[in-house]
Amino acid sequence: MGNSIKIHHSKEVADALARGVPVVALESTIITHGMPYPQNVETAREVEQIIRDGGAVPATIAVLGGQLHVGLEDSTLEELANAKNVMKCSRADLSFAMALGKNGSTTVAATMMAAHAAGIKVFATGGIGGVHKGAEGTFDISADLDELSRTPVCVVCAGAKALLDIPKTLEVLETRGVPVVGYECDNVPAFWSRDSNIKAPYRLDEATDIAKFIQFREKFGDHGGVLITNPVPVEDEIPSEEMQVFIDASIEAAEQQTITGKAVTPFVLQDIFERTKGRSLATNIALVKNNAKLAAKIACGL
Ligand code: PSU
Ligand code: MN
Repeated sequence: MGNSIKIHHSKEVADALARGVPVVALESTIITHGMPYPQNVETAREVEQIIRDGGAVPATIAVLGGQLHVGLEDSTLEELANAKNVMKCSRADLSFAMALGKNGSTTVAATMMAAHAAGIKVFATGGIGGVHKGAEGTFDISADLDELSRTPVCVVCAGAKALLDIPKTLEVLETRGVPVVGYECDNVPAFWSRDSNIKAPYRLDEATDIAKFIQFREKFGDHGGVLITNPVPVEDEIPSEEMQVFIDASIEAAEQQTITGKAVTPFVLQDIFERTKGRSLATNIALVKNNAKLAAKIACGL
């Protein structure tokens, strides 16, 4: 990225980058649009600590008053988690938010852009965006998929949310040349559930092998990202048969209320949270933590 944008680092991240300590990027849309307050900030803090315990340094990414921050101080994290009217920034929105001095949280796509600009190679999140059900009519396909094809950052997630069309999402990733790896699993996980019943293109069981793979792609050049899908721990999962009922109801509610575009994902997440009486949130928190742990291992392996 031809980059002359000033990046503001937290002290911890600046130190880590200067000393070559492994860094793991974290997105902020999950904080502002993915979880309610105060669970959002509590989770963000715990996730940061898990990365530190794993021997790496966390870098949560957001736009604050138009400034791009890579690594947030704790008080800033709290403010962001509590703030209203934060823009959800994907690739199309990041420069707009910065140019006009807005506050913005970053999606997977925008977090990858910022991480790459800051020299960070590994990023942990919950679930990526993908091809929405009914995309043949709406054309709703997340910019996360294009970003994975162009930006060399390894994204560790728990698969695509089951509100997406998982087979179509995998097809688009394949077309765009994005390798999808199941970590310790044969099938791609489906976010709240461990198994989507769809085979992952690759399976790796060691973080060191994932690191080796990333390094090889780097040598080859212009290879874009790698997607690691990590199933939620058994004790925290909501099996897919159970989840499907809630997902279908929420998608229908979104259609009835004509929710479209970037509002779809936040709407459905909140609606499913209500329908499952908070159980979906507990699972969401567990899977993000699980991804942070693996991302730290991969970052340390690089
Ligand atoms: N998964 C979650 N919570 C979230 C998201 C995904 O559990 O908040 C966010 C991520 O930031 C992801 C974005 O990049 O939703 C995708 O949005 P869209 O489909 O509008 O591209
Ligand atoms: Mn979309």
